[in-house]
Amino acid sequence: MNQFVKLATAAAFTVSLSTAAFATTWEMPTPYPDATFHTVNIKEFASDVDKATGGKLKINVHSAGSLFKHKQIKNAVRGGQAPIGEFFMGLLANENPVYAMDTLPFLASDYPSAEKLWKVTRPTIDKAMAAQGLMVLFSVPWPPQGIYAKKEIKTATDMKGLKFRAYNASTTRLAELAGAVPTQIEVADLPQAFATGRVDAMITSPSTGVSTKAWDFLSYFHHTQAWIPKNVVVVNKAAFMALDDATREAVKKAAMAAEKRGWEMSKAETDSKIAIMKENGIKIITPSPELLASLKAIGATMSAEWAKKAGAEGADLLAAYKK
Ligand code: PCA
Repeated sequence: MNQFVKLATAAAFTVSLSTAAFATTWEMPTPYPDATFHTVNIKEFASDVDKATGGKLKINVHSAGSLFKHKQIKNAVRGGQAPIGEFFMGLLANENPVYAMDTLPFLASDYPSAEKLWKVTRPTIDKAMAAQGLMVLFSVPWPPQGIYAKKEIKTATDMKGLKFRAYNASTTRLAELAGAVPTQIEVADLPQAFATGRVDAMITSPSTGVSTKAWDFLSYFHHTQAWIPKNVVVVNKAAFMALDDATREAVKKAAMAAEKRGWEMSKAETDSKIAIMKENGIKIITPSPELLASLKAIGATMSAEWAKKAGAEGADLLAAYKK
């Protein structure tokens, strides 16, 4: 070995040793498939953190519920089995009514309203998460929710008896109020659930319709734009505090950028994914006034039920949102 190679080898060894001594790796469970824009955005966040910290903090994204099932992700982060994770915020509806607000039909169904709702609810959400040792890094919305079915739905009563796929307590309740039969199913399991006839209708975004190839099983998409629900990325507070100052700052900065980028991605998804559905033969229906009125009536019932559960804190949030 000549002198130069020896030196270079020694240098490389030192670098890798020092990286190994100070580098941290976070395994990150997420619920949705790789092609979903949320997952794409999170991978970009991970790469931003890697770059900004010079490789000191690596985040390995495990998508589609491969590390922890969707319903377990929050508790895994809370318990420290995973330092960071993503989940659908409305899954926590039964813990605290604030988590269900963005799944109430027609409360905030366009992006400016959704942004306002996030701003108004964030302090309450931060507080509730902090009480469990969690910290919200960022939140990104899904595009507005529409109804997928095998037949055209002209009014909510046309949903009677349908086996309806739900993703949380609110969608379960909506199905019940429409006389449908709800079953909770994760996105990753949807193609099989439709193929085996466990469900025959759903309400979700154009993004999820495309990622599950809805055209294989369904013929109509009713663009009802009923609500704009969000995912959150949370970190275990103790794991976050164990990072050095500069790394914490880098994570916060990358999180802010991810939230901004994610909202833009979400906005661009609606039209582009509806176009893909059309190309694949799904009929895109502008909802009839009857359908909208009947869904709004269901929404009013759900809002009243929510207000009862949410009490004074809920009333304050609602007032702040409506101001
Ligand atoms: N997709 C996710 C949540 C909302 C959405 O648009 C789902 O269908 O489970």
